[in-house]
Amino acid sequence: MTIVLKLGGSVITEKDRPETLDGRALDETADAIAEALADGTVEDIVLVHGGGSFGHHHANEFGVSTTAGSHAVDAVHAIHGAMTTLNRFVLQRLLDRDVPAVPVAPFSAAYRSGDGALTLPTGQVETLLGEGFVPVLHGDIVAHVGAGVTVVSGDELVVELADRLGADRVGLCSAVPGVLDGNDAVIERIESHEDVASVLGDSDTTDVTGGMSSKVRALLALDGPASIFDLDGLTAFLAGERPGTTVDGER
Ligand code: IP8
Repeated sequence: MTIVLKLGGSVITEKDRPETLDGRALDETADAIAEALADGTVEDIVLVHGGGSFGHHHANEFGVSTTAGSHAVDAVHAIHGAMTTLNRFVLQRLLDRDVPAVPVAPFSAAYRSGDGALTLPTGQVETLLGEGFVPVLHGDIVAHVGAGVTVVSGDELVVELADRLGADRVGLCSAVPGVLDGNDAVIERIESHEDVASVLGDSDTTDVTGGMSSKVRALLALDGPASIFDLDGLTAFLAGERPGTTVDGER
């Protein structure tokens, strides 16, 4: 049973304050993952974390997004550097709880072709999993033919990993308890983007990768169902339940 779990940047960082961790939330997240691994509820898990106030802050400053590229070497170092800093924080909280977490940096492995299509080799992730490690990837920048570098979001990585690894379960731990309707109630199930187009606005903080609308679009492209939930739903998700919103593009 392989799980791909994304820890949203807005969960583990304070999204409105540049390069600020939400230490309490990250501790809670690491506790839940460590407990699920320790009691055997979870065996193979790949983690991906978003950019939050680390990556998005710098990407915004340099005008880099998933489609708008840059050839500035400063942009590469600022954005990738901030993401590896955040990755080290995430790894450390997991290591403190005896989770065998190891970094996998998309910048060194992935790239986009001229039409923006992402190529992400996953052999190293698969091998690390097989050898008992917990690979921890993160939103990053990647080489992009004709554009320099562009951002790759954690959501894109989750979709690629889930597909390539044949993940049994996919979860996005986000800042909200699921996809919300106009009355702030959690929508239990989404089967197409049209179902929810009118209620999916853009993210209200600095987010160069598009907010909830693009998350739902990305998850609809998966073969199986995926869950969007918040920190309160994380333990339930790890235990095999479907908290929050289930996004299932297969009819
Ligand atoms: O927060 C974006 O990842 P996301 C990463 O998953 C960067 O969209 C570098 C902004």
